[in-house]
Amino acid sequence: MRGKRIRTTGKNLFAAAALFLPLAALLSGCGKRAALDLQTEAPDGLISVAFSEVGAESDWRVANSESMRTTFTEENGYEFYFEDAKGKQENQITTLRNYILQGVDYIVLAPVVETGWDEVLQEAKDAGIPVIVVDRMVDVENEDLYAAWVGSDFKKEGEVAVEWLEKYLEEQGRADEEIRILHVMGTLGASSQLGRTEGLEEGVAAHDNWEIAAQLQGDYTQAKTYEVVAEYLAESEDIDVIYCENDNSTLGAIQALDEAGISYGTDGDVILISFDATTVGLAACLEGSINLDVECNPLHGPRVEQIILQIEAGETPQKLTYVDETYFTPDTLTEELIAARGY
Ligand code: GZL
Repeated sequence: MRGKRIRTTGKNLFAAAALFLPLAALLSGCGKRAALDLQTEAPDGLISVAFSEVGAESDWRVANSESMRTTFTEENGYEFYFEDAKGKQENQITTLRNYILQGVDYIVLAPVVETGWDEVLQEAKDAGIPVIVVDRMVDVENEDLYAAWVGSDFKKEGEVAVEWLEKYLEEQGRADEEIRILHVMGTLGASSQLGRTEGLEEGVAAHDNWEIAAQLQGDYTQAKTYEVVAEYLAESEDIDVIYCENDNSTLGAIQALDEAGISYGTDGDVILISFDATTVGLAACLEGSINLDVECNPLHGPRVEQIILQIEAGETPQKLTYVDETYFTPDTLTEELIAARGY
């Protein structure tokens, strides 16, 4: 493995200069970002891996960041850079340009939304820096703009939830009952939101007696979901299911249901469906507050490392790697199982 040097070939130098000038204006103008250290070089023998993370909006996201941090350590042979974009694509694009100017060996991108990446990924390609995309997908004209992707089949996650709901309603003798579903979406345009939403919408279309009562924007956070669900419940309490696209949103819905005095879970009036299967979600599922929690595995660090080691060895990694996932219901959980999962 090699230490990283700033590349100064003609093409890259031009690309860097073309990028640097506006960046210098930005840096000198706002002074909000630490001056870019263009002399950054990874100590000899380390591979420099630079990660642009969405933010820290959820327990899932925190676990995802931790997986990357604990994988790309100096003792494992890496120089690790990390930037939290606070949920803004423009911050990620600025971060990627900084990484390109620093001449890192690899860029890892967890894209906040699918579109708007072609230009900056072309800049990384022109600089000869492989980009590995994790979690959500990028929608680009040319798939050669990234070396590989690791993540989940989000539509499949939604389909798992629909299949479970259909079976659960049958077991409850409610197969032919009118079912009204309150749908709380994640960050609009994120692959996880698009896929989980598509899975639900297709499931509703396949059941004449199911209806989406409303689609609210929970943005994957407890606070936002509490706000929008409380506002909805103030107008109507006629719902049978709340389908939240991550655990933190489900906790926000629970807060609003508690305030409205509406029961939920295995012994309540409203069925709660959640995604991520993080510790907070599984704890609520174990106690029967959440009926179903569909797993979405955040531990991408080791998978990304395998891809990097393949590229270091001159191999071409598999383009798309889907992680294996399952789902949990109260009867399948124990405190020991939850503790052993580590996130
Ligand atoms: C899913 C990921 C989503 C999680 C949320 O892979 O993109 O973003 O479901 C997180 O918890 O905020």
